[in-house]
Amino acid sequence: MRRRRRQLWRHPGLRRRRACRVVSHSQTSRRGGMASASACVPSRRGPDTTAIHGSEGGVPLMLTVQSFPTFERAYGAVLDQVVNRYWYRNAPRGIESREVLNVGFQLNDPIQRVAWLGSRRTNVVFCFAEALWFLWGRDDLAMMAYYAPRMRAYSRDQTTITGASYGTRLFGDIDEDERSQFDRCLELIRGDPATKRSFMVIFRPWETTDPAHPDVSCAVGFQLLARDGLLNATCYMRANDAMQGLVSDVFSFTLIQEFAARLLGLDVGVYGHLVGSMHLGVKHLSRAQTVLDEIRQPDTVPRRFRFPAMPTDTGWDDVQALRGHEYALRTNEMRYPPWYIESLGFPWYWQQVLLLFECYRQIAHEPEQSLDPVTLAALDPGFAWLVRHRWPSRMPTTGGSA
Ligand code: 5HM
Repeated sequence: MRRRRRQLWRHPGLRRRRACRVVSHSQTSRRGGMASASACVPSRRGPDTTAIHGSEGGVPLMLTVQSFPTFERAYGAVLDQVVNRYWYRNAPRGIESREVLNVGFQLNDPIQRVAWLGSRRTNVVFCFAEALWFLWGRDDLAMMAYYAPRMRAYSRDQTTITGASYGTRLFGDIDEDERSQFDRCLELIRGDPATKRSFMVIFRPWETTDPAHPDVSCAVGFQLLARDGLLNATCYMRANDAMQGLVSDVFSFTLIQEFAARLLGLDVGVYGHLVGSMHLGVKHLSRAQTVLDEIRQPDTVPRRFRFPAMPTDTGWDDVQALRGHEYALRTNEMRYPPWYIESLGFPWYWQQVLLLFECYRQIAHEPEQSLDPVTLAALDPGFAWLVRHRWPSRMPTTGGSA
């Protein structure tokens, strides 16, 4: 894999102007320093593709997508591509963008689903809320608009979200035997672990009948593939916004993968993310460049945190039991101090999610006050880091670490 490989790819947008040299990942790594050589090396998860590749004129053919150890590495590579080596400048629905087609990557450790970047401050509260909103099969705007007011723009009736409510298709649409698509996939895998029919359809054919509709599903489908005791997943997307949608989509789908693995008693395998149109709005270009600059400075990137793993005995009971608590916090019915959360009997992982929701309750409902240092101190250090960087103006002057 050390050998550098150059390919000349011609694609329609560049045909008359210039050929685009597609730089192999190892080159990108050497140039920008944002992806380590390990990104090319098959990990303990997934097959050793170097052993089975074919060749054309002595050049190894690698038809699978590039692997990355964590989402942060993949994120850097995607941003570099859309910022510095985009294929098209266009403006679908009037939104000026840079675009690359047929982008895919694989995460060898999908639990490491967060980029710990000060310049791209992941809203981990929103990410968990959206993943749970999916798992609960919901489509109400009320819940998601609380965590992300911008989602109001997706809703025509200001009550429901019809396209981006992926959970309604994965977990909500129930067949005559009261099984969701997700349930049926798990059943298929239990019956035949090598099955490749464990596919869930998300995009609905009639979604594009109204070209002016603000919300058309970007995810097309989601597949679970159990192999050698690992549960792998692939998410198929027609389109992905590299600055915003990508971050929360990878978070949610890898979390659903991890949850499915727990239900099946399998370990988490690799996660593939395959996108028809990967793009970046021009208004996010300078921000994306700042993120790339941060990623390229290894010393400033605090890759010291590990995203915690979901407990192996997680079941639907835990996920459903969180629903009432999320509602109580969102509607400010009551405060949830850490001692109270601890008394509820949830495993530590889900207690952390409730602590994050309590943090956000304070941020949303107590705008005059700083975050309670006791709540902040009870958070997992990585989650506390994300909260601190997301809402710096709401931090207490004492308590918790930087
Ligand atoms: O015109 P279009 O329907 O493709 O615009 C939707 C925009 O939201 C695109 O930039 C798409 O990539 C982004 N998006 C995303 O990245 C939207 C959703 C919601 O379905 C998503 N990820 N989950």
